[in-house]
Amino acid sequence: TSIVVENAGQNPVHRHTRNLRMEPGAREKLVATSLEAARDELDRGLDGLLDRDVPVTERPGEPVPDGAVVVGTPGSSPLVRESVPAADLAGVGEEGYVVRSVTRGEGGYTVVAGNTEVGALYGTYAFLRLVQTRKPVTDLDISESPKIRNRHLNNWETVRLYAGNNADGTGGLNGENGSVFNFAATGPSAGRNLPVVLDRYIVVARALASTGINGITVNLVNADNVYLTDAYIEQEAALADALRPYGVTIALSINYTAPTDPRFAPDTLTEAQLDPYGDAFRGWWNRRARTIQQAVPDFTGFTVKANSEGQPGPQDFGYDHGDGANGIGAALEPLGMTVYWRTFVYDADVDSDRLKRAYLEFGPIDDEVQEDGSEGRVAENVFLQTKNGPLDFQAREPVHPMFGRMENTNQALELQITQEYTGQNTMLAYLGPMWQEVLRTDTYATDEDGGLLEHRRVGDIVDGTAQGHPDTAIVGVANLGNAANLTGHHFSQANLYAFGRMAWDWTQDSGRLADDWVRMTWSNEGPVADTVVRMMTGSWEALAGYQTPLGIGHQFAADVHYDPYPSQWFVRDDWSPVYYNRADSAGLGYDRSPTGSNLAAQYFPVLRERYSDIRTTPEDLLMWFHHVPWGHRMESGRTFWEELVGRYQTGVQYVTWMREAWDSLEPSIGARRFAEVREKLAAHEADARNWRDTCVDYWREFSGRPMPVDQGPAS
Ligand code: GCW
Repeated sequence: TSIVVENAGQNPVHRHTRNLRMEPGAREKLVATSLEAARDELDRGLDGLLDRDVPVTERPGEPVPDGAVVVGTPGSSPLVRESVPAADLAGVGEEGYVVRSVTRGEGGYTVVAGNTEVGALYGTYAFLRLVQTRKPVTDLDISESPKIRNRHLNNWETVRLYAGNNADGTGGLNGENGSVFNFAATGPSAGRNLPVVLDRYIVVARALASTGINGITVNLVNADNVYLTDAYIEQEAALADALRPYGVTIALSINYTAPTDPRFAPDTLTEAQLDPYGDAFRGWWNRRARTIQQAVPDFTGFTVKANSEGQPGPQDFGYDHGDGANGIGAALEPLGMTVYWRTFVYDADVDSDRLKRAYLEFGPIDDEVQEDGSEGRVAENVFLQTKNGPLDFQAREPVHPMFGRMENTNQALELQITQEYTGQNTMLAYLGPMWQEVLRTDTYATDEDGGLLEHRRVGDIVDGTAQGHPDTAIVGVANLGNAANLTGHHFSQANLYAFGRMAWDWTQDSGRLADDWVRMTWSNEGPVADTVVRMMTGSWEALAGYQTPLGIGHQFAADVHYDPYPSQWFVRDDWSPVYYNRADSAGLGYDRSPTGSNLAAQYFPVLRERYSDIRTTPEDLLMWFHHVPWGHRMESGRTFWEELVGRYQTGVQYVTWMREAWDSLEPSIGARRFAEVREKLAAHEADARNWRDTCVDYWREFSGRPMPVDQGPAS
């Protein structure tokens, strides 16, 4: 075989090439176009996979070598133009691709074509994936395009709250030293700060592009204004240049009151000028964004966490979230940029039930009738970015009631890739099945007349088909670090992979994605791959079993978000396990039915009724909606108490099984990675036991019931 990429260097996309340089001794290469990236991926990928030197040609002459892989766009490549009819390409849009086997006389070649170079790059990764997972690559006829336009990461680069973080911002959830992008001229990587491009930035770019992710907000949502200063913008421009050939654009998290920061003097505002309808406020944000755009022409926009967990916001100045979001939206609109306004708000004055607060604040803004008679106040270039569940990234939550209820507003779904509450970098928890469950959840959304919408799963709402929104977004919270695998735990990388693939097409099966990842990461040997896939596909349910069985949420020790502490009260109710579990001699769980907080009423009628009644609430969500009597009869015939203990037990047993299954793979896995995972699984098992024992011991004080003899089936 051979690789043919005509005119690969034709459309360079760098803007700051004078500054941009790789670190000395770098292994990765800077490329200037997406076709160069595609060419290098094929070169490296096929050489490695086929274990021989596959020749690369830019200008093939005639005829095309038999068995060649030809990559390009109709504009770059006459060969592509003659191999794929324009009408066939037309259907795949800007980012899609066609991969097709072309027969010529006795022989033939494979063509990977996109309307854009980035489309061709995505097609290249798809082709390599087939080769790497040993799928047939003859008689190909694949056409693909993403279901969601903005497939975005929020990189929480310095999350200091969790295990493994140091006060100076080094650490991160990965337990490695520091954030993935190095802006600082001080600290561990001083002198190697941007515009010097480190190997790992290109690794990040390749990892993101290979899964289909096309944007990244580079800094934490609790934003530091330093990212908006001229000195940082210069560095961001260099980073954006390095990522651009891979189709990845950048965005920034911002702080609502940045205009008052003296670091922007003389261009600063007073607090009185922070009126989101005022020219001063809008003008300031427009100027800052314009300055960024001059350096980063494809800059996407801002992610905003406002009036949430101590971050400032419009409510501090007498305005609501809609006013604030639209103020910044109006500033960005002429520049073609977008605002991602987060809905993770839980002001205790709004309602005693934290889970109801976001919809109570945002719902009325969406319902509001405007002067022109239209409904909904949120501007077109604003997304409301909402976590999958109404609490906070627990192992299992009901879906957020806002999905579908905000029909006049662009809604972005926020999922957490980094495992803040799901075992951090110690527990093996493959989250693909969770996201599949979320995305396929039927919201039973109705139209104005109360008729059920035809397409109404969470995924349909997010991809715009349910309610006809043309601009669409899905956001993954990541915490990429310096580890070679970027994520700290080898298996956490699977979550980044699955997020990207599901962001591209949310209807994909999480088990199949696990199979792809395992074959590309660990082994193509059937029995080995099957064992690892089995470990992964049950791992989330196991975690939910010993952390959030039957819908008991947020039993985490404060701040750490790793260990259990069900008896804790911490600073405020809604940060406290006891507020969520409500343990007493009658039972366990938070009544959110009509006899309690009535969160159930925030859902569409079918779900409202289902969640209102303990007999129809899915058992996995039971304690999110009901204070469940210890003796309540479960589907299994066991009492609630027996079932609860059984769930903890089954969860732990699965982890034990994973540890043993991994041990059995020792002969087939490289020694270093084998040992690293084995060590994590040992800690995982001990910590899962701790969850079970701590929680069950505590619940027992209230249930007053004996430990069940049958503790549930062994996995
Ligand atoms: O779960 C909480 C975390 C915060 C985080 C917040 C958010 C970065 O504990 O660390 O803030 O979510 O999503 O804004």
